[in-house]
This record gives sequence, structure tokens and C-alpha cells, in this order.
Amino acid sequence: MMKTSENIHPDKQQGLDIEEKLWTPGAITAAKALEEGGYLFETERAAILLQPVTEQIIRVKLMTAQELSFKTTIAVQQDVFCSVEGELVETEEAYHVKLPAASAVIHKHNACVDLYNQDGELVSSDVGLYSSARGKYGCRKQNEKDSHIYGLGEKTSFLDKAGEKYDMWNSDVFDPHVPEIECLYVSIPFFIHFNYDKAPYGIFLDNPGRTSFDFRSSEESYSFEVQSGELDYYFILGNTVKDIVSRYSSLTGRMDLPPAWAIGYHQSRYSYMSQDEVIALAHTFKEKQIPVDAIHLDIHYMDEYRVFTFDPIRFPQPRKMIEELNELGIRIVTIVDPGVKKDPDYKQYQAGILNDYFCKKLEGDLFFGDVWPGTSAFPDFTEEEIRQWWGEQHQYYTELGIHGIWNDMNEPAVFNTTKTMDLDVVHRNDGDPKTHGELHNLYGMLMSMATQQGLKQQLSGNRPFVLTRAGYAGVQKYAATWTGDNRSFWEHLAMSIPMVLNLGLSGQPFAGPDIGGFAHHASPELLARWTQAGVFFPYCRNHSVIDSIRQEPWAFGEEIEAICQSYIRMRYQFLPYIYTQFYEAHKTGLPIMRPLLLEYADDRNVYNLCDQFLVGTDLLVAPILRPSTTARAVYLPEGEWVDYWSGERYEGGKNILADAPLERLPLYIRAGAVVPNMISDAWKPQLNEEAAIKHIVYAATKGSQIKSQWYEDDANTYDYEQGSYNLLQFSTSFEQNSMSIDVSYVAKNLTKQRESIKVEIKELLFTPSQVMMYEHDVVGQCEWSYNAETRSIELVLPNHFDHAHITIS
Ligand code: MIG
Repeated sequence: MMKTSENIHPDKQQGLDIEEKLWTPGAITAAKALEEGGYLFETERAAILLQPVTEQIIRVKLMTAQELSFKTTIAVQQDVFCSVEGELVETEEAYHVKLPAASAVIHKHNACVDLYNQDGELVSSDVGLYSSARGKYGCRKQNEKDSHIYGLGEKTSFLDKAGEKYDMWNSDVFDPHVPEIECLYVSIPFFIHFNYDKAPYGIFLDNPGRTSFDFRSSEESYSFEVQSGELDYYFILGNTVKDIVSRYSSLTGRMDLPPAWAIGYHQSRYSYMSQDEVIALAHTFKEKQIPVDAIHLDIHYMDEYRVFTFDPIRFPQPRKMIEELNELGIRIVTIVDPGVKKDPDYKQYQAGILNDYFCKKLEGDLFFGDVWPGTSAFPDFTEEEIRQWWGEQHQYYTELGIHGIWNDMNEPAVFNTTKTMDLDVVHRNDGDPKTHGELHNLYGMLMSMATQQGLKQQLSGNRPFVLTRAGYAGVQKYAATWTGDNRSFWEHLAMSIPMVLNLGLSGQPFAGPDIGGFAHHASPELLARWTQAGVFFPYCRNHSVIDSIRQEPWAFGEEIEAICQSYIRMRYQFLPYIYTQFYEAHKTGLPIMRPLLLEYADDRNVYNLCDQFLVGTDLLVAPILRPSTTARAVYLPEGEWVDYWSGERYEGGKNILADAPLERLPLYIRAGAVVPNMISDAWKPQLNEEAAIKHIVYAATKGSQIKSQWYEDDANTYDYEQGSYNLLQFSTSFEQNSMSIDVSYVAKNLTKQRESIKVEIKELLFTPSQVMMYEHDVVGQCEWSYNAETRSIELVLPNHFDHAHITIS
């Protein structure tokens, strides 16, 4: 819509909202340590609960109601709460809560909280708690001009959110994904405050209604506020940004390991229209020797868009189709939307009505909304029994051999003026009824939770895969997310990097955009460049909208096909490395795809660097993000980096100019890091205990030790939860004329072990004449061969060691 001058009418400009706030909690009138743990400060007009969750996580809850409640939303892991010893000390001015690793000072006259860390450093200070006339509670805290803000989930714009203002309200935004858009599909009300001169901290505002974060209106302070419900937030302390991310993920949960097939290449289209088309597509991948693990079926597979059905004309024999694909090692992922068609002859609609499973208004009327199937009812996923029922319905898919489900439209999106469910729907919420307005951002995540739990029960030990468009804090426990309806714009290729980086910093490591862009029309060059970048994202799917130009890897002729093929193959080559990063995410909550900021927080050059990224710690990817471009600046951080293509070595801490003809993605490997590669000529290499793995190391010149690890398990079952996995750690060090590698198993529990571990060291700076292998000081045997032309040495370590030390000189 065209805008006029009216858009900048003076009455629309708001002053600093702090002046407009009418309400404050007032002065503290009483304070006490609670038996249940935590401290309660009664004020003139409210009460504030300060509850240590762990030594490094402190919860602050503003209570305006009468009764004290410790209740959290479902996003919070109840098992993180531990009893933290503390002491409440009163002085003339304030109350001091002294905890083992932090202390809080609550000022008597205004109930403002100052938080100090272990070292006695002031980490954060309140300007004040407030409420607007309409009862939106908020908190304003001090800020500094040179602070940086990261996280906030799935947002447009760049990595650093300082100076931005966002809302959290899960929204179906087909258009436009531009910096001005304040909400997208996923809402994660969590951010990291980072300042070079100060200790970082995180704030998680646990409120699934509409919330707002304002880092724009003032330079000295920022604010966050809730539209409804309680102001309930968690302070997360730490020495590093990594600490904050990891602790935030302990609070909202960490992902399970996905099955290997879920991290391979996925192909999608709105829609593959018939079973014949799907089968032909699968065979084309094989003929063209382009690996693919999953093909997605968008809404046209259904019978008039009824979920849990197949269209009898387009897909008359789904079982046969799925079996044929399974023989090729390709899985089907079917889309499932929340809307259940109003149709008295339809099983799920009947059951939902008879059992009272659909969302209702306070007055008792069902909520009906228009979506693909026409008038539809929506399951109330806030109730456990209903989630259980929804999960069970997936037997329809699992019995056909489907292991993966794609949840779309679960913001929920509704074709009406508000674009979502009516706000006066009252969710049952397991005995604690709340309006849709209060729980909106949870709806999609709870749908994925139901889906994942149902699949898990049905897949007899195989890991399911769930992909969701909407989510809230903690979504990582249930599903991967894709970033919704982007477009085939170069700008959206560029924006996908900070978006997925910030999702990773917000606890969701498993994410990716539609490769090639969803809406609009991909160009040959865009598809090539997007595929090059996309294969290094945690989630890797090519998807495009109905009526857009085709963008399968071969859609633009041989040259582009060859590029797409080689990069998709490269994803499989690096899959053992990528999978190890998934393990890391599962264990620690740290992201797979990382901004340089996470690893090099002392380097002021990287605070908003987001046209390049790291995968784990050892791969640096610097994609081309503009058309007709064959070179770009790449910032290499501290350390030594090797150009993947030329083997050229660079000392980091500077920009270099990378050569990037269309077929080349600028890619750098950290020198000295041991990177597991899957070596295979197979059309679709399989990641499992039998995969042919070669560990590749680019020699470094420096003496410093570089540590790496390699995780493996069966990549398909939950046996790893019982300890059935291998974890091998490497440490390399380099001298002028020698080098050594320390290899030790932290866990070596797989039943079938490889005969040998193969390691190749490339770009050696000396000519080796001797290789010694020691196992606990005993000299062992190790085969080796040196290729003088490529200056690389290959080692074959007989795999009966727990700990081996190899020296090459
Ligand atoms: O656009 O199911 O974001 O991936 O192809 C309306 C059809 C609904 C939106 C999803 C998109 C999917 C499409 N859906």
C-alpha cells in the first residue's frame, strides 16, 4: 500500500515511553526469604519474587495478583530448579540477596534490582518496573551506547539487534520479510546483552502472549514489556556469550539428536502434485547422482486438505510410493497443518467434536477459522490429553512408513482480519485456563510437541523428524524450524545468515531457510549461490512456491546442476563433522552455525559480522551474496586459516580478498583442526558406524594445540541415550619440523568398531621421514604414506587404542 505524509504525523511519534508510564510498584514494604526458596519483596502496589533457579540463573517475577505463584510456562524445564543457598541482608537503603555466584540489591524506595556477578561486578541495573495505563507491565534497564544485543529468535535485519525494536507475536508473514517487520513465525523472547567492557548477560522473558523489546527509543536504557499475563523473566549470568547460550538452553531444554537422514539434503515444492511426479523426482536425483534424503509433500497430497489423508486420485497408492522411495533411501515428509476440516464424515473432525478437543471461546462456541480445507476447527494443544490424541493420529503416517512431519500454519495462521485465532478463545491449558491472547506464541510449539511425542511412540526406537514454522522458547526440544516464506531475492539469501545465527543464539540450533527462496523466481545464479551457502546451514531444504519457476538442482541447465550437485555432495562429505556439531548442540545447547562473535568475542571486528559464519569452530563459510560477483572480502579471525580450494594459508585477524568464480564458495578450514569427512563414491553416502571416514587436517605452522572432536553413533536410534556412542578427541600440535597428534576416546561404546582410523594431514611444511605411534608409552604400529606432490601424509591407526599419541618428524 502506498504511504503518504500521514504516516509521519506528529501525533504518531511517541516520546520516551518511560515518561508516559503511570504505574510503578512503589516502595518495598516488607521482605522475606521464602520456605519454598526465593525471596519475596512486597511493595506498595505489588510484590516481586526473586528466585534463584541455579547459581547463575535468577528469576524475577512481578506479581500483581494476590497469591504467590511459582508456576512457569511449559517452556521452562522444571528440573533445572535447584536449591541455591542464599542470605537476605537488610541495609538502610536496600535489601541484599547474597548468592554463591551473584548478588542482587533491591532498592527500598523503588524496588529496582541491581545485579552483581561473582566478581562483584555490576552486571545490570533497573531503571524501573512500570505499567502503562492499559496494564502492560514492563521493565526498563540501563544500557550503554556501545552494547550489542543478540538472540531474539527469528527476526529480520542484521546480527546485532542494538537499535532495533521488535514484537513477539507468531505471525504468518508471506510478505514482506524486511527489516521493518517486527514479528515473524517464531517468537523467542530471549536476548543476550554484550559489551566489550562488561560481563555479558541474558534475559529470558517467559511470556507467550505478545511481548515487546525496545532497544531503539533510548540510548541509555532499553525496555521489555508484556501485553498480557505476568512479567516473569530470568537473568542469566556468565563469563562468556557461550555460557549465556548454554545456560539459556538448560532452562528451556536442548534438542535430541536428529536421525542422519534429517540432516541430509531435502527437496520440496509447493507442491509435488502426484505420486508419479514424486517417484519420477526421486529417480531423477538418482540418475543425476545428486544425493537427497527427503522429499516433502506439501498440501496437495491431502484429500481436500484434510490432514491424515491422501488424495485418492493424485496419490492413489501412498504405501507403494513410500516403499519405492525407501528402496532408494529417500524418505517422505508430509505437511500437517493444525486446521481440521469441518466435515461431519471426517474421522478426526468427528473425534475432535465428540471428545471436545477443539478450541472454544469463553462462551462455549467452537472457534472456526478458514484455512486450506475451508471452515476448520483447531485442536487445543495446550491440554495434554489433546496433544496425546493428536500424536496418536500420526499412526496414519507412521504405518505408511513416514518418519517425518512438517508442521505449517501453526502460528496459527487463519484467513481472517487478525490473521490468527480469535483472542477470546480460552485454552484449557492443563487446568489453568488462559485466553489465546495470553498463550498465542505457544500454540505452534505445542503442536510440534504433540507431533514429536506421537511419532516417537510409533517409530519403535527410530528418531522422528519434525519441522515447524511457528515456535516459542524451547521449540528446539521438539522440532527443527525453517524460516518461512522468504523470496528468491539476493537480500533474503544474505538475511538468512543473521536470522539463523540469532536463532542459534536463542537456543534453536536446527534451522535453515528455503534454499533458492520460496516466493518469486529464482535465477540460475541465485540458486547456485544459495545452494553453496545453504549446504552449510544446519537444516538444508530447497523449497519453492506454487507457480514459481522450478528450482530443483537441475532446473537451470548443466552448469548450475553441476554446481548444485557438487555442493550437495559436499554437505555429505562434511556430514560427520556437521553431525558432531549436532551432538555438541544436544549436549551443551551451543549452536551449530555460529557467528564469529561467539568464538572471538574479544575481536571488535566481528560484533555485527554476519555475511559469513562458522560451522562449529573449524569451518568458516563466506558465501557470495550478490549477483555477478566473483570476489569478496572475507574476515579471518585470529589463528591460522587454510583456503579449502587452494590450500593457501592465512594468518587471521584481517580481511582477505577471496576469489569466487560461480563454481566456488569461499571456504576456510582452521589449521590444525581434525575434521571428519565422509569419503564415498556412492550416490547417497550413508552416515552410520560403517561410513568410510577420513579425518582431514590442514597442517598449522604454530606450536599451539588445536583440539577437535568426532562423535558418532548409529545416527538413527535412541541407543546413544544409553551410552551407545563413540566420542574421539584429537589434539594436534605443530613444530617447524615435526608434529604430533593426541587421539583419545572419551567414549568407545559402539558394538561394532572400525578396524582403523584414517587421518590425512595436508599441506605439511616439512618432509616426514618417521611416524611413531605410542599407546600408553608402548610403541605401536601405524601405517603411513607420504605424497610429496600434494605434501600430504596419510595415517592408518589400528583402532584398538583408547589413547594414542602419534609423532611425525
Ligand atoms: O503459503 O502449504 O510457509 O512453505 O509451501 C501458505 C503451502 C501455506 C506456507 C509455508 C510454505 C508452504 C505453503 N504454506
